[in-house]
Amino acid sequence: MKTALITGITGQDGYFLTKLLISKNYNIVGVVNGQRNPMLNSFTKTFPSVKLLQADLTDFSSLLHVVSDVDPDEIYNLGAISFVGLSFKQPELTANVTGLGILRLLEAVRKGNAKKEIRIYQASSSEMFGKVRETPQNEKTPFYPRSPYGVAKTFAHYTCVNYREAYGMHVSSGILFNHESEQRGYEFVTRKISSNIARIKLGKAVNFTLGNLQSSRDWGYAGDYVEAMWMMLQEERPDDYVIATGETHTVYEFLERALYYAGLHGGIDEYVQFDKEMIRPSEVDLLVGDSSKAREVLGWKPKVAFDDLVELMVNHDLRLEAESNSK
Ligand code: GDR
Repeated sequence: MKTALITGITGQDGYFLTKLLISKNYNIVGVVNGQRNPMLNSFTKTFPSVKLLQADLTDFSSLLHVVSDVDPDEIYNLGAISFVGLSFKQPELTANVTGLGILRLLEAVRKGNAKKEIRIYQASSSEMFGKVRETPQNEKTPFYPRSPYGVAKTFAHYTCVNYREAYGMHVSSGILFNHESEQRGYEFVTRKISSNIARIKLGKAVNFTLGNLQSSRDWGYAGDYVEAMWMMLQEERPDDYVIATGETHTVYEFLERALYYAGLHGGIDEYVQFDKEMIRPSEVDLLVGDSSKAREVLGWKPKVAFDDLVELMVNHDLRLEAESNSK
């Protein structure tokens, strides 16, 4: 039985990866930090067999202990300050957790003197492409990050490349484009839209606020994307892979489709107000990924299309809101 150690396990990707690895009969250990993680209760209820240990990506000694105690076959580093908007407000914290976190983890693996080779997955991000140098973006496209988050992820990405080359470590990075689901945090734009539209549909709200509706993202389904993470670590040779659908849509289009699936037929202005607080000091205007390498080498492909993604998120939030009415 293989053992996987997962940082950031209570987030969206942690949820789907845990489900996938349970189906593959892994022993799973999650790293959790802090005294109050709001997601902890629901996570332990959903996955009672998963062991959770306290450690923090900003605390090298805690990582060293966890890696040595658990002796994992695979490590998935999903832990990060992952909200781009917040990274402008807390740039140093973002650099420390999102950037330096993986450096500490890699050092913990190196210093831990494990007898077997530990395979490591790093959650890299399409935010590293930022002000894109070419379209679509692939593994060879130069990076041009546009936020403290993107800068930190770029540092982390190159750190992984360097540890692979310098020490021969089995470190792979998935350059994942936006991936959403019914488990998505409410601060991200897709979930903000699906949850607010569900509230409007059920008469609990009349409108909500958004920022820039013109940015374009390559949105896939998180459940599909965690499969790629696992596939990367099953390869003999560690490498970097773009994981994306190859389709791009504006925030405006996501909003339009969501209104359609909720059966709200008014104009967008009726439901959405502009909030200048949501405008970022520098924005990423257009992302669209070329995942040919992952498709060819890993045999990975996305299964959930854009329209289905919007529909499933809206339907889920309509159900959630209706259930909370009946309680
Ligand atoms: P992103 O996701 O920054 O692409 O990073 P997010 O959903 O936050 O923003 C997408 C786009 O929507 C615009 N936007 C708004 N965004 C939010 N959050 N709230 C709003 O009200 C709003 N209005 C408009 C944003 O300006 C942006 O252009 C996500 C994260 O999951 C990262 O961790 C991950 O690495 C990348 O995707 C790939």
